[in-house]
Amino acid sequence: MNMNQNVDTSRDASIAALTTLLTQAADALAQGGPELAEHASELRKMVSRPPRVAVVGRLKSGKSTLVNALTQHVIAATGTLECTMAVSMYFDGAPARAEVIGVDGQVERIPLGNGPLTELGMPLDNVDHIEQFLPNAQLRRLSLIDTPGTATLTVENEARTRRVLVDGQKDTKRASSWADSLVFLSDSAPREDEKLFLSQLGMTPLTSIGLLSRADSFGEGAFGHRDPLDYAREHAQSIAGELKNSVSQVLPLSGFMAESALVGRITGDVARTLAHLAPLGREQLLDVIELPDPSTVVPGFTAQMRDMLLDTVGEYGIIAGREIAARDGAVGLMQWMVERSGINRLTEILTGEISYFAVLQRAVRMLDVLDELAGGNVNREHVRWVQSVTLSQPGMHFVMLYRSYRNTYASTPDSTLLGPLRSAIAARTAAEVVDLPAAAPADQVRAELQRRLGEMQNMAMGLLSAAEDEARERLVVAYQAALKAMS
Ligand SMILES: Nc1nc2c(ncn2[C@@H]2O[C@H](COP(=O)(O)OP(=O)(O)O)[C@@H](O)[C@H]2O)c(=O)[nH]1
Ligand SMILES: [Mg+2]
Repeated sequence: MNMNQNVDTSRDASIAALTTLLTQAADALAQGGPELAEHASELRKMVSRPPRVAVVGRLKSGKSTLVNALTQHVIAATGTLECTMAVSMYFDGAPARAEVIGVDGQVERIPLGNGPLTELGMPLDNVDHIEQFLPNAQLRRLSLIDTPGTATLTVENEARTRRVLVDGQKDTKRASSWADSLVFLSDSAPREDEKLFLSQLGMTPLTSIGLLSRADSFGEGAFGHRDPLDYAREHAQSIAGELKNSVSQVLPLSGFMAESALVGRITGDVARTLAHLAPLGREQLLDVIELPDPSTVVPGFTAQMRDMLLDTVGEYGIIAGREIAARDGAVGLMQWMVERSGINRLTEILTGEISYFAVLQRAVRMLDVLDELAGGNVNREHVRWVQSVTLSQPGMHFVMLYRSYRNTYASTPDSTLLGPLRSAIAARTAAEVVDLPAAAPADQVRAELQRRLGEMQNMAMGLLSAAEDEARERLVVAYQAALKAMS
């Protein structure tokens, strides 16, 4: 069975084209002497590697479980091991190993067996971060950064997360380790300090997604009156409203169900054991879960069997999955868990849209670094030449739109131009540039483009921030280009 059917490859060609362009720019920069070559090598690494997703959220919000679900492999330790308290990066690579990087730059290399890392090889306080390499198809598309948590009672965890994700971003010599996109997990309403933290990560709503995590136990949980996943889906909308300045959407997710199904815990034995409970009513089920000895309710059904089910399918899986197990067996149960978990939609967004925006974002960061170097005193003529050649490439159109979006978002987060910019950045057709369906008739698209152009011209009279004014000009260019492409 193909478990990757939800990988979105539709943006791959755009991503590849932009990667080529930026790699060439880095190579050109390297021609400017040894000092520029050092920057160029870091930039080249940054723009040519798979987009890197940072997973953040409070302690126990389900971050490591999600990392396992996304890689379909138990690579991230969950629970309270010391390893879970360091920032861990996951890459595709062989042989399977962990490299524990000390704050002093010392590297401890630890071979990995089949399970997650269980020791650090140095005191936790000496660890800057851990890099783990595994031959893994999922990691070939996206690499992951698991963090020990923010806004928790454990101040040290937050400090470690910040050192890599916030302070690290400011150091252009470490450009290749910057995160490109963000997944924020929360199993309840986000707090002010979390929102503040999100605003410090150098992302925009286009490169960030929120998750209402542990959705299988949301609200009153599996035995409540509403299906927790459906309830979580509804509630995710209100969290999305609260987080609208940080993330573009919030999805409900059960990382637990996704992990369990995707790492192969749903065996025939699990399905058969669960199927025994199919005929039970709600009250009897509650007894099976709560009584020390469930065989008094279902003869032959032991506490051990019950605990095994709790570990593999959880309370929600027991109550909502037992009939599926009886009817469709292990494969059906597993597919149902994957579908209900929300992991497919997340994978689709992370591999498609967000990867594309992440690549635009790092192109912008590369332009930032070039700007900085152009103002420095190492061969700036050369740097300026690289800048001007890079900026004149047609492929940079979307990068410039994204830069405008980022600058407008930073200076005027409630600007009315952010929506139109977003559409223009994500558009694949002229119609989509102005929020019309791709199949809209040409006349209608032309008329709407003209109308938007008029709107942009009128805005020039109004009060705009500097970033907005540039955004307005970029949109004029985008609308004109779309009109031209149609003629
Ligand atoms: N019910 C439920 N439990 C979860 C889910 N995700 C994680 N957990 C549990 O929550 C605990 C903390 O998860 P972990 O991934 O280590 O959280 P982290 O601290 O954010 O990395 C573990 O016991 C997980 O089994 C979920 O989607 N549903
Ligand atoms: Mg963790």
